[in-house]
Amino acid sequence: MKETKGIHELYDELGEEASAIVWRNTPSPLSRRGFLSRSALGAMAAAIGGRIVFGDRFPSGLIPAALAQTVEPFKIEGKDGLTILNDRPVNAETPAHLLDDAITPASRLFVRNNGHPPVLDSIDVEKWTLEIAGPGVDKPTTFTLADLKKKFENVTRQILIECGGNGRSEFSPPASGNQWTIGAVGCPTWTGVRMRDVLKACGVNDKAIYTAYYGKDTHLSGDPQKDPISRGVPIAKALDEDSLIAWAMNGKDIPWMNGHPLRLITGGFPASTSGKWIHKLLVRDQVHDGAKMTGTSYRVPKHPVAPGTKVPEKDMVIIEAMPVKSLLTYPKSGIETPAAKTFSCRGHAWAGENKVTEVHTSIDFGSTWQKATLQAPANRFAWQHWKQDAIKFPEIGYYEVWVRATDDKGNCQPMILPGWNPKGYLNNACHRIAVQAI
Ligand SMILES: Nc1nc2c(c(=O)[nH]1)N[C@H]1C(S)=C(S)[C@@H](COP(=O)(O)O)O[C@H]1N2
Ligand SMILES: [Mo]
Repeated sequence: MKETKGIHELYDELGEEASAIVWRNTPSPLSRRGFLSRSALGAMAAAIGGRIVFGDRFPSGLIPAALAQTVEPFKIEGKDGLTILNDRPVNAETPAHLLDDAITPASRLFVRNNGHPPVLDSIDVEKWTLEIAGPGVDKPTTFTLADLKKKFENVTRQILIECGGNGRSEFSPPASGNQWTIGAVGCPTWTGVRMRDVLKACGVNDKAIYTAYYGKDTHLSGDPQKDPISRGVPIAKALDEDSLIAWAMNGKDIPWMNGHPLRLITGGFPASTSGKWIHKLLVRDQVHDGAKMTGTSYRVPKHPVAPGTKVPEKDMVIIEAMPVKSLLTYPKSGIETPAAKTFSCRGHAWAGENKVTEVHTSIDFGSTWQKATLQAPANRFAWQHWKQDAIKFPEIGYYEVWVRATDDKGNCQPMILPGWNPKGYLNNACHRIAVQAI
């Protein structure tokens, strides 16, 4: 039997299909997916080092036990209560009731890794540098962390990050990739410098079209030539006054898994644009074409399509601002409450680059809605807290409390799954909890 390293080769050979067969704690995809393709089976057999007898009966959604995720109980250092979706690479989301804090603590911020983070002991904060280069800057410069801290105004902002694939698990037909439910989101504070100040110091010029970040994490295949992910944003977003290059989260070093010692924070955009462990930022004279920028990655069809449609690449557009969304974080789903008592609940709402203007709750599956109280955000790109103190259940029985946010452009969350897309992005359907009135 080969050592678990085989999984890397497998990922490499299977590409997109690999994410579908890597699983842990996810709703079983067995019933929803067909059996594996011949090439996928072949690659698996090669990685195991032997023909898979009965391979034609091997369900997709499974990875051979010989190669499966580590059998040791897996815990992410510094994280608490997260649901681990898989551990190679590490991906973990936060259950809704653990996102109740106004400011997400480090222990509760989700982790989405596309490759392996740099080995912690190899990170020398004193020697860490960020190189700014590319045709879009006249004065390419390499900064140490100390330079960044000293040369530019330090700012602290509370900024929400949400994976573009948050909610993917609900799509049907299913989309490959991490089967996130609702917890690939969080809203800590970040301290750093404005990307704008740094780019201006490097003489950002009018050739500048798009940024391109490079992190110190490594590709799952182990190939040093390959980036696990290298994305960017349009130059206007990079020059937004709230786009940050950050070294601290909630006043402490950024947790290792979340990008220590330096990461980008581009609020409102899918969090895949907020590069972790960054050591290089290019300003390009074209839209960046790095890893996970092309094909179907972080792209959605230009026009609505029927579920299951194969969409040609030319009809796909890069996701920019994320849609309006909300979470009910207290109480936890499944609780019992006396029917005679008024019921209270609360949570957060956000809207990409927009502002949330209204939040409503419903206890009758969306037939009628009751307005909740809503707070202003701590600053731009922070989530807004809402609470509902006036729910009366008319009689004992099973209820669901649904929550729905509306933004200042009039966009409102759909009650059920919005536009299907091949990779399962941007699911902003209403969040709901179960309540038994007794
Ligand atoms: N270098 C690097 N940056 C990265 C990633 C990565 O795998 N490597 N993942 C991206 C994606 S897809 C998301 S959703 C966010 C997740 O940030 P978090 O792990 O801090 O929650 O980081 C982004 N930045
Ligand atoms: Mo993501």
